[in-house]
Amino acid sequence: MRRLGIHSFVWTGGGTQDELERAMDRSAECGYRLIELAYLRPDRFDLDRLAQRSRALDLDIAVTMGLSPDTDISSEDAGAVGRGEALLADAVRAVRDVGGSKLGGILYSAHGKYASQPTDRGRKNAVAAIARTADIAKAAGVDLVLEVVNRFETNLLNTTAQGLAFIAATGSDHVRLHLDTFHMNIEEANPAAAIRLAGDKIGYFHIGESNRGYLGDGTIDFDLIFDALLDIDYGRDITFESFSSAVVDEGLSKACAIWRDTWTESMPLARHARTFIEMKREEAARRRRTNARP
Ligand SMILES: [Mn+2]
Repeated sequence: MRRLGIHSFVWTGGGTQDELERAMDRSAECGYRLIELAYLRPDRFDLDRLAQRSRALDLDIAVTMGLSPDTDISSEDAGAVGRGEALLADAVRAVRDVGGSKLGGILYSAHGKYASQPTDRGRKNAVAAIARTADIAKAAGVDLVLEVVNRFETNLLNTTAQGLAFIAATGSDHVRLHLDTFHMNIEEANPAAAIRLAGDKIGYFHIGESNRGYLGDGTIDFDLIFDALLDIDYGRDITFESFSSAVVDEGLSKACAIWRDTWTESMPLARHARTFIEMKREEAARRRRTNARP
């Protein structure tokens, strides 16, 4: 692992500059070395000030987002595809300007429940738009990672195998997968096997519980997850993601169907997640050493 990160929605819906800066302070205070910001809007935030703060705190920034029906690059409507591609290019530039390392999330379709299957033409539109976005991201020094999410949040990339086929179709070496234990728990036949299948194509990894609350309060077998990450020598960032109705963002909270509070206080949750993840990583390393002993 490179850096352990935390999603800003553990702290705040992020409506104001001050809220984002306080979230950065608290993340660093809890020992996290990356913060994930959702929908970083250059028109609403002072990116220079956020960049300065992140440097002072030695806190890397990842930005994630999802497209809307109006900017859906997996659509057959050329207007929506064009608007989506322009939005992605703007997002890449915002990540660069804030000094961030990567752009992730549902960049290849709208974020929401579709009423029908993807079409061949729509998928081709998405592949082409992501390939062009990857060129822009590469030139900007920003990693581009596509989050594979469950069936209720996209119709295009629900499994790691689908994600691998999609990035192969782009022909780009600059597109990787952004995997998430919450989504894998719903869609993968075997989440650990999916991690081993993706190997070096994993560019970013979200740790979330099956109910999006406290790690350990759900049904995900994190021992198998951390064994698999160790097996592939995963060396990129891992971010803790958790949502509760205690922190509300109109867009993301609705898209993710956050209707109840799995927690109410941010600081104990953040401290617990860091301890949990570090313990699980140590246990996986110890299991490997024990197994290797003759
Ligand atoms: Mn996620």
